Amino acid sequence: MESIIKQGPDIKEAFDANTEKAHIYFGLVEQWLSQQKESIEDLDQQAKAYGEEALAFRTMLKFIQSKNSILGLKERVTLTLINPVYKETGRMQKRVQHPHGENSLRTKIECLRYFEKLNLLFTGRVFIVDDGCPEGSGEMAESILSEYPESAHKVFFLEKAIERNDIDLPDGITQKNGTNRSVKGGAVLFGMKKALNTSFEGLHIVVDNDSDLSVHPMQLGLLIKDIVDGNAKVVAGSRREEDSVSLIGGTRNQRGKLFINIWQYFLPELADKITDTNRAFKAFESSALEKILPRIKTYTFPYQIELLQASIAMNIPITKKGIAYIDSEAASTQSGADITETYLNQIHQIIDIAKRYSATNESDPLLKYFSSISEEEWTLIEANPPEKIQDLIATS
Ligand SMILES: Nc1nc2c(ncn2[C@@H]2O[C@H](COP(=O)(O)OP(=O)(O)O)[C@@H](O)[C@H]2O)c(=O)[nH]1
Ligand SMILES: [Mg+2]
Repeated sequence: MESIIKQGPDIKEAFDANTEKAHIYFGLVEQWLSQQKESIEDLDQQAKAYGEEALAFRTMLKFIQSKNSILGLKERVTLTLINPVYKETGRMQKRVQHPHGENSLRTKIECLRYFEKLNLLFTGRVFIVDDGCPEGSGEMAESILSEYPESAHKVFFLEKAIERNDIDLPDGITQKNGTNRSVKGGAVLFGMKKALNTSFEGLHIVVDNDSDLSVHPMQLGLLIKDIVDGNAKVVAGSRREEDSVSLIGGTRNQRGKLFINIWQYFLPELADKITDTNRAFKAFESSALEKILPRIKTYTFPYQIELLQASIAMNIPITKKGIAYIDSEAASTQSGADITETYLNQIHQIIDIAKRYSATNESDPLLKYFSSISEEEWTLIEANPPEKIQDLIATS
C-alpha cells in the first residue's frame, strides 16, 4: 500500500485532483485495487495512517466506489446536477487561461458523460443557475455548453426570471438589491424547481452542488446508492465521517466552527443527525424534493440547513455519506471583499428556521441575544470566540 500511496500526486487544492497526473493515478489505483482481497472500506481505513500523504489515494478510492455504484445500477436513473454561479468566471476557465481555473463546468459534463457510457441506464445533466452574477458567469456557462450541442444541460438566469415573473421562482424573491434577495439559495431553489418540471426517465435524483471542483463530480455515484437501494430519499455528502477525506483551508475551518456551534444549538434535532450541513453535495429523490421545496423560505446560504431541517420535520429518510473534499480557497466567493452575506445575517436566518420549525423555544435567551446584537458586536465575538456559546450570555 505504501508504494501506491507514494505514487499519488500532491494535493494542495481542488484542481490537483483533476490534472493529467491525477487521471493517470486513478487508473493505477484501479489496477492495484483489482489485485487486493480487502474491501475498499478496509483499505481506506488503513490508508488513514498515512495522513495527508494519502489524500490522492483515498480520493481515488472514493472515485472508484462511486464508479462501482454507477456500474451496479439496475434501474434507470436521471441525475440533475444544480450548479449556482456567482463570480465563477475564473474557476470555469482552464488553468492555462486563469490562475484559479479549474475547468469546472467541462469537468462536470465530462464526468456525467463518462458515467453515461459506463451504464446506459444512467443519464446526467447540469442545470446552471446564474445568481445575478455581475461578471457574466451565466453567459460564460452558455458559451461552454455550446461546445456540447444536443445535450440536455441548461443555463437559467435568476434575475431575468424575476423580471418576467417566471412560474418556478421561489415565493417573494427579489432582485439582488431587494430585501428578499438570493445569495446562492434562491438560485438553487429555482434550479431545483426547474429540474422537477423538466421531463426525466426512471428515478430522478436532484443534486445540490457548488460550481467549483472541491467535491469532485467523479463522486456523484456515492450519493445515488442509498436512494436506489431504497435506504434514503435524501443523501448528504459529509466531510466529517470516519471515511471522509478532507483538506480544508485553515482560516475557514476556524471561522466555520463558531457558526456550527450556533446552528447546532438552535436546531438540535438536525444536529443530532447531520454534522456537515454546509457542504453542497446533497442528493434529493425528486418526489421527496417536491414535498420539501414549498416550505423552504431561506434564499441565502442557510437554505441548505433548511432543506435538511424540512426533510427531518417531514420524516423523509436521510443518510450521510463520507466524501472527499479538497478546498478551492483561492477563488472562494465567500471570503475577503467578495463576501455577499454576513455571518450575522446567516445566524438570523438560522433563528428564523428554528422558529418556523419550532426547533427552539422563542423565549430562549441565546435566541434573543443573537437577534439583538449588532454587526460590531458580532465582529468582536468572531475575533474572540467563546468556549461555549452559552458563555456569551453568562458574561454579558
Ligand atoms: N458568495 C456567493 N456565492 C454564490 C452566490 N450565488 C451563488 N453562489 C455560488 O455558491 C457557491 C459558493 O461556493 P464557493 O464560492 O466555493 O464557497 P466556499 O466553497 O464556501 O468557499 C459557488 O458555486 C458560487 O458560485 C452569491 O450571491 N454569493
Ligand atoms: Mg467551494
